[in-house]
Amino acid sequence: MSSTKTHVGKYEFENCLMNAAGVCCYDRNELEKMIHSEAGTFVTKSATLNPREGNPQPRYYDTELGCINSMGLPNLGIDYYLEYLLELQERLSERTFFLSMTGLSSEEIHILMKKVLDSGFKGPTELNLSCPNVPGKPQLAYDLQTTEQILSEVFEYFDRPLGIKLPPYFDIVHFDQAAAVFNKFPLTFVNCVNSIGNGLVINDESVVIKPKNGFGGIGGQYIKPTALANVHAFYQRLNPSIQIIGTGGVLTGRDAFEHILCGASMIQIGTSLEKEGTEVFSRVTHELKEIMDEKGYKTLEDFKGKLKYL
Ligand code: RRO
Repeated sequence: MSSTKTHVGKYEFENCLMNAAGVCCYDRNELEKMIHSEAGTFVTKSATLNPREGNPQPRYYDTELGCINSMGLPNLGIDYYLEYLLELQERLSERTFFLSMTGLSSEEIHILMKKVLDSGFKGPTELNLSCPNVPGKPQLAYDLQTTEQILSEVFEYFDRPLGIKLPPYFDIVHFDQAAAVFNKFPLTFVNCVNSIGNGLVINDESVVIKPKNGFGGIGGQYIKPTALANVHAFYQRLNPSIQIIGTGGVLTGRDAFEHILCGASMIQIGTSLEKEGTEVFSRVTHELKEIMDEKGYKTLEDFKGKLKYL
């Protein structure tokens, strides 16, 4: 029988599928649903120092091929998520869960990182460097100089497993430049990709979400080729000690299979989870295992990163 077990850094997971930050992870209620699903783990909504209400509604819209969002970082604040994760560390000590966090300034990022250090949270932390939806705040990881500065400051004191959530890059030179920066640091993982920032969806003659006159992050089937390209580009360029989490356009087992072929060790599902609910994890796991069985693959290692070229 095939297995979809995986590991990220020193952490092991029974299944390689999980939610993408922002979906089914706002509060305890949603996170408990994740725990009781087939997913191998969860990541929290990206937390800021203080709770935030986010952007005005409507701020999320489903389309046939995906979705657009401009949530604006609504979250319950870092203390809420840390308290819950510490509780789970006792209650489900054999399992590992991810914390996502992001600051609106480098000062805020350092305060958050130090809070995580002081809390005794032992799981992996994902630092979101790619929120496209806070008016006036650019996606940090498109500014590689500032990104390098922040990472070098963070790694002066942060000695726990840390990964970064990246925006999609669209140019080979940018893959090279970004990978050269990330390779300077003892990152546990990079997560490719966040939504494609600042797209526009129109219904009849109008935009479909209120913030930023309709501009928002695009997710779902639209973005799979871009997500796969980013997963593979970083898989080719990063130190092998930095693992890849693949996110973007995963609707079926075949999509998850392709992310793993491109080098992903873990797969996150956002839009399809929002549309289908946590049942998506059992369906996609089943579909992925069927493909593995057909091909005679027993573990992810049998095909991870083994994309064939012409
Ligand atoms: O909350 C959001 O608007 C949001 C975030 Br922080 C993010 O990282 N990606 C996204 O599509 N939306």
